[in-house]
Amino acid sequence: MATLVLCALRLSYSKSRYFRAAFISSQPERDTERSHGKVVNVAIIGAPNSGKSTLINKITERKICAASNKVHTTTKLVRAMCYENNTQIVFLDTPGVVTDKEKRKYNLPESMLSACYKSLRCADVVGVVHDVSNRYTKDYLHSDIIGMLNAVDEIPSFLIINKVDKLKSKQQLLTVIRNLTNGCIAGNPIPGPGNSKKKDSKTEKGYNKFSDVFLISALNGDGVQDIKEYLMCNAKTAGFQYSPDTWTDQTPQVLIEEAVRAKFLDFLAQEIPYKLNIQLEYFEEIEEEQKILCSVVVECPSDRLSRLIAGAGGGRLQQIKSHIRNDLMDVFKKTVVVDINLKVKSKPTE
Ligand SMILES: Nc1nc2c(ncn2[C@@H]2O[C@H](COP(=O)(O)OP(=O)(O)OP(=O)(O)O)[C@@H](O)[C@H]2O)c(=O)[nH]1
Ligand SMILES: *[C@@H]1O[C@H](CO)[C@@H](O)[C@H](O)[C@H]1NC(C)=O
Ligand SMILES: *[C@@H]1O[C@H](CO)[C@@H](O)[C@H](O)[C@H]1NC(C)=O
Ligand SMILES: [Mg+2]
Repeated sequence: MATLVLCALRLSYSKSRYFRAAFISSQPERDTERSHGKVVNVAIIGAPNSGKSTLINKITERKICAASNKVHTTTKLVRAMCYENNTQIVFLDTPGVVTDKEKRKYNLPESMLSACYKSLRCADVVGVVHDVSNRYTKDYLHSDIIGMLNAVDEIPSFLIINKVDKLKSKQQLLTVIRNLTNGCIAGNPIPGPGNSKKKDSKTEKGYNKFSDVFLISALNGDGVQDIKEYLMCNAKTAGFQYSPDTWTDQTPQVLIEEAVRAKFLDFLAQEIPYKLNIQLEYFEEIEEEQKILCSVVVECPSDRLSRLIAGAGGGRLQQIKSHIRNDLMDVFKKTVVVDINLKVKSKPTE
C-alpha cells in the first residue's frame, strides 16, 4: 500500500475554493500501458442527510442518486459511474446509518446497515461524508461509522467535511478536523496547539487512519473537483467491469421511483412522505426522439392525505411534478414526460 505522507496542513481561502486541508500523497504509479483503463471503486458512507448522494451527483454530473432534505432518502446500494481520461470512477452510494427505532418510524427496509457493510467489501477506497453544519454532530463521527471503518481498516479512507458553505466562521474547522481524525492524518499528528494531550481511546470521537481530508460544499461544488482528481490519481489499471459509457447499475424503473420518492420527501412534512407507496406503472423510451414517457402511481394511506398532498386545486402536485420532471431530465439527459397519479390505498375488502 502506498504510504501517504503528511506534507502540510494548508488552510487557504479564496472566492472559488473553500479551505482544503491538503495532505499530499506519494506519486501514484505511472500508467505504462495506454490501452488499459484505470478503475477505482469508491464507497461513500456517512450519517443520514450528510450529503453523500449530492456529492456523487456533483462528481458524475448526473442526478443518479436520489437526494432530498430529509433523512433516509437512500435506502439501498446504488452504483454511479463516470469516465474521464481513460479512468472510470465507480461510486457506491449507501444509505445513512440507521437504528432499529428509525427503521420502524420511517418504514425502511431491513437491509440498510448490511448494505453499507456490503459496499465496503468491494471498495478500493472509502469516503466518509460528514455534515459540519449540524451543530449536534459536527464534532464527532457516528459510532456506527467508526465501527465500519475499524472493520475494514486496511482499506484506504478519506474524510469529506461537507456543507462548509453553511458555516459563518471557518475558524472552527481545524477543531472539527482534530476531533474527527483524533488529531492524526495519514499516521502523522496534526501540527499546532491543542494536540499534545495524551490520547484516551474511550474519549476518541473520530478515526485516526484517514489518508486525506477534504473541505467541500457538495451543493455548490466547491472543492469537489479536488476529490475527483484525487480519486482518479488513485485508480488502478484494470479491466472495466462496467463499460465506459455505463453510468449506473440501476434500472430506469428504480431510478424513476427513487427520484419521485425524493421529491415527495422534499415537499411533504415529517413522516408523511415515508408512508407513500411509489410504483412505476408505465415506461417507454423513444430512442429516435431521445425521449422518455413514464407514469408513476403514488399510493397514499388515506383520502385526507391524498387531498393534502395534491394541495388546493392540485397546485402542489403540479409543482412537485414539475420538479420531478426536471430531476429526471438530469438523470437520463433526455426529454422526460412524466405523469403522477395519486391514489388512495383501497381498504382490504372482506
Ligand atoms: N448547504 C448545503 N447543503 C447540502 C450540501 N450537500 C448536501 N446538502 C443538502 O443536504 C440534504 C441531504 O443531501 P443528500 O445528498 O440526500 O444526503 P445523503 O447523505 O445522501 O442522505 P441519506 O441518503 O438520507 O442518508 C439535501 O437537501 C442537500 O441539498 C452542501 O454542501 N451544502
Ligand atoms: C483529463 O486530462 C486533461 C488533459 O490532460 C486535464 O486537463 C484534465 O484535468 C483531466 N481531468 C481530470 C478530472 O483529471
Ligand atoms: C473537540 O471538540 C470539542 C467541542 O465539542 C472541543 O472543545 C475540543 O477542543 C475538540 N478537541 C480537539 C482535540 O480539538
Ligand atoms: Mg443518499
